[in-house]
This record gives sequence, structure tokens and C-alpha cells, in this order.
Amino acid sequence: MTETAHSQQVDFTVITATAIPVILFVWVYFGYALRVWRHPKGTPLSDGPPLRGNFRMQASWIAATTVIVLAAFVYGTVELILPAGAGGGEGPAPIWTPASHNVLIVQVIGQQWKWTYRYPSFGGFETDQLVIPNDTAIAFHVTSLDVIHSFWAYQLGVKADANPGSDNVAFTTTRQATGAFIVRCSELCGLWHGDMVTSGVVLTKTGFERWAASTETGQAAATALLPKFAWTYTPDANGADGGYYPDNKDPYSPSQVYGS
Ligand SMILES: [Cu+2]
Repeated sequence: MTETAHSQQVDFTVITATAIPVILFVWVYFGYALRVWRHPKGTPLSDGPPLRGNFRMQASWIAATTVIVLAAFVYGTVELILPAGAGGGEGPAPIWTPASHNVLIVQVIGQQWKWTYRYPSFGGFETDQLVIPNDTAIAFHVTSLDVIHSFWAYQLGVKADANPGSDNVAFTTTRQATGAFIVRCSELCGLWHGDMVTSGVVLTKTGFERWAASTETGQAAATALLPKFAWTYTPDANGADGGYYPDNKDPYSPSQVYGS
């Protein structure tokens, strides 16, 4: 459903295509060795001639595997950089950001044992279903309120660690397709880890705008009771705002801009 998921599928194909000749060579050689060097029945057991190496074989083996590994290294690095981190969490200060200047920020909050989502561009309301627009660059800011979790949206090709006190950013860009996807926790986080599953949905841009506007209005009373939007929340009895912020910390920096 996203450019990152699409590019991951391409990577799987490339890796499979690279691995097939290698495994075919291993299997064919294995079959050849079994047939040709099998000890013939009825002849006395004797040791083979001592091997002192085979320069051509060793040199071509080292050369071929070096080329394959270096090519995979270059390809993998490019595939990590071009799709802005390839859907993985890049930490609080991402090196690779989307080219688009129009990035929707969605905060993903893990806690035992559920996911919630906050939308800072729409007054910071919170939902328990992830709703995003199609054909849009999205920055997931992933964090946790308690233990370590991992935000994994398979159909979006996004997977990012959710650690308490840490703002882990993962980018993706949705494609035209709309529809549902699944969000799971991918880090063993306690008794109900396996139940930490929710659905999400990709809407059209206008559908999303309508949903966000009506949710912002409808949730206004509840949003007012939430801790103010922040990049991380530290459950702390001595916190400044009802126990969710480290002392003396400005929770919200609205000036964060991507792609410029
Ligand atoms: Cu979890």
C-alpha cells in the first residue's frame, strides 16, 4: 500500500534472484559429489589423495562471493537511502527524509497493550485506529509510555521500535490504493503482547480531511483532558503536567519541517 512496501517487495525479488544461482550451484555440486565420489561397493576402503588446495577454485570462490556481498551491500545501502529509511525507524533525528515538502505527522504511542495515534496537525486528538490519507508522505513518530514495543504495519512496509522516552521517526509514502491494513506489536512486551493488534485504514485525501476535521471537533472535549502533545511522554510522578512530561521541558515544537 506504500512506496516502502513496494520497494521491499522489489528487494525480496532481487535477493531471491541473486540467491537462486548460488543455491543451484551448491545443490548441483552436492549431487555431483555424491554420484562421482561415492565409495564403490566391494572395493577396499582407502583414503583419497591428500588435497593441498586448488588455486583456481579458491580464487574464483573468493572473487564470486566478494562480488555478490559487495553488490548486496551497495544495493542495500541505496535501497535504504532512496525511500527515506525504507520504512524503518531512524531515531529522533532522521538522516534520510522524504523529498516531499508536505508530510503528515502521525504519532504512534505504544503501551501495554494497545496502540494509540495522535495527530498534532489536527489539535493533537487521539484515536485507537490508525487513519491515513492515500498518495501522501507520512512521518510516523513512534514512542511508548511504558516498556519497549515495536510498531509494525506490514502492508505499509513500516516497522519501528517504540521505546519510552524516545521519538523514533519512520517515513513512508502511501500509494493510490485505499483500504484496511493491520498493525501489530513486534517486540515481546509482556503478557498480552500477542493481543496488541489493531486495524488501520488508508482513505482518500478528501475522505481523510473530512474524518480528521470531524474527529478533531468530536473529540475536542476528550483532547482537552489529554496531556499536551509532545514527542515523548514520560510517566513521572514529578512531571510538570500531570505526570507525563520530564520537568522543565517544552513538550511541543511545532516548527519541525521535513524535506526542505
Ligand atoms: Cu507491545
